[in-house]
Amino acid sequence: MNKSNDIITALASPYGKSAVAVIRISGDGCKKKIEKHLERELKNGELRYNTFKASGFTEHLMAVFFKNPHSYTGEDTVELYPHGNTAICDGIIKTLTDDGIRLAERGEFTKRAFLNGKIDLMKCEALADIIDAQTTEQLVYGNARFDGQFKALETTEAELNKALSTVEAVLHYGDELEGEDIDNTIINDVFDSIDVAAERLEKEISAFDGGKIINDGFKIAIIGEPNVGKSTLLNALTESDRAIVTEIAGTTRDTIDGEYVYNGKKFVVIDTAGLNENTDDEVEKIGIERAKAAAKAADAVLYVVTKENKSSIPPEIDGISAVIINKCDDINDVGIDHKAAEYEGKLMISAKSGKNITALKQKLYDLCPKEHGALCNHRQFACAVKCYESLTAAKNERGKAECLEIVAALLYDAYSAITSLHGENADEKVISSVFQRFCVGK
Ligand SMILES: Nc1nc2c(ncn2[C@@H]2O[C@H](COP(=O)(O)OP(=O)(O)O)[C@@H](O)[C@H]2O)c(=O)[nH]1
Ligand SMILES: [Mg+2]
Repeated sequence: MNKSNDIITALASPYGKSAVAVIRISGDGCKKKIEKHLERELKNGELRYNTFKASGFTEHLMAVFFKNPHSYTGEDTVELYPHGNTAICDGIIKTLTDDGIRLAERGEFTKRAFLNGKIDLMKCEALADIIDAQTTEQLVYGNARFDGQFKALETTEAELNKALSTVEAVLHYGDELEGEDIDNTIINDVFDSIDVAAERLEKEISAFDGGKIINDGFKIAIIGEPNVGKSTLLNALTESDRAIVTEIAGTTRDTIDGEYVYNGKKFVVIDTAGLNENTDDEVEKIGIERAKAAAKAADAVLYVVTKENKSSIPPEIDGISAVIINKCDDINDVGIDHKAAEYEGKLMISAKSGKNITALKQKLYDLCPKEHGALCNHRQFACAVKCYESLTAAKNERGKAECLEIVAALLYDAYSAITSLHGENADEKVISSVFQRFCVGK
């Protein structure tokens, strides 16, 4: 990955009016360049009052300098704290760019921190998740990953490193080892470590959904026949007016997403077109196909029926997590004969009045996966799966004669896959896509 060390700048706070804004400048030699525009000298690590002479005006501000490598980026960095005002911030940044300083790209400060070895790619991703967080669960999870609280991947990496060195040592210096028995014991130990590593990784991979759901939200598709109250339910769950509700069957065509937070967890609700096999309407037919696809892609499917119309569930809808009986508006509806088979295990709600919506939210909360590890996005998942596949292939070599070269190659692949989690030897495009997630100024 190319390392550039020109001086970059960006506004690190939102563009608009605020008490204070932050302008960040990074790149070795930036101190001298900024001091040209300041009334007073910058002192390393000291936040001090200063005056910036921009083209056309002066601004009283606070400023701090961090000498490399003790800065966020690992380079010399200056931070200016002017008043939060677009004319002031634009004016200061223009003065800097007129002086040859380049405007930073999205996430470029963090990318420099990564390239300078201050943080690895997993930490960068945790940081992006912290900045994007909408719930306390996402914050706690992001910080836990940033602080390296999940040790399973680290332990696996260390084990694979050891196993790989052992195999390579036997391959290169095997003749110098005393006797075949020692050789066999060593190789057996290597295979034992591979077994342990594969088992640990398998657990991490199966906990991936839990991590991904914390960040992306638990996706619930609302499915059912037309007019059962699916759109009303989306609005009730999200406490919004997101979807159009009418008495006219076939109102919803596209899928409509809404979000809510319950018990600190993010949920994404997807309202869909009503399933109506008798329609000749082309648009409605497309809507129904989309509904089925949404049900397939969701983490949970709610199938909605009504008190009056307890229709059967169409066979092509798999994986229904719960059947909801809507339009139970009357006080007495709560007392509907629960023992009747058609109501058993089903939740009776009124999307219109809000009855039992909290109970439904609790039911959905209970459906969320409870386990999670460090893996939480597709890049990380792909690295872990690649490592696991090489380990599985290596495991199959146990007991085979002349297998050591193959095991060494597979262990090398497994080790490379797990270290690419940190960004080592990772594809430039993959790395760039991580930093594109950040805002300018981070
Ligand atoms: N009485 C009653 N009517 C409801 C309830 N939920 C929805 N409706 C009505 O049922 C009709 C269809 O609702 P809508 O949400 O558009 O159904 P969808 O086609 O499944 O999306 C509208 O007139 C709603 O006001 C409910 O809990 N009780
Ligand atoms: Mg609808």
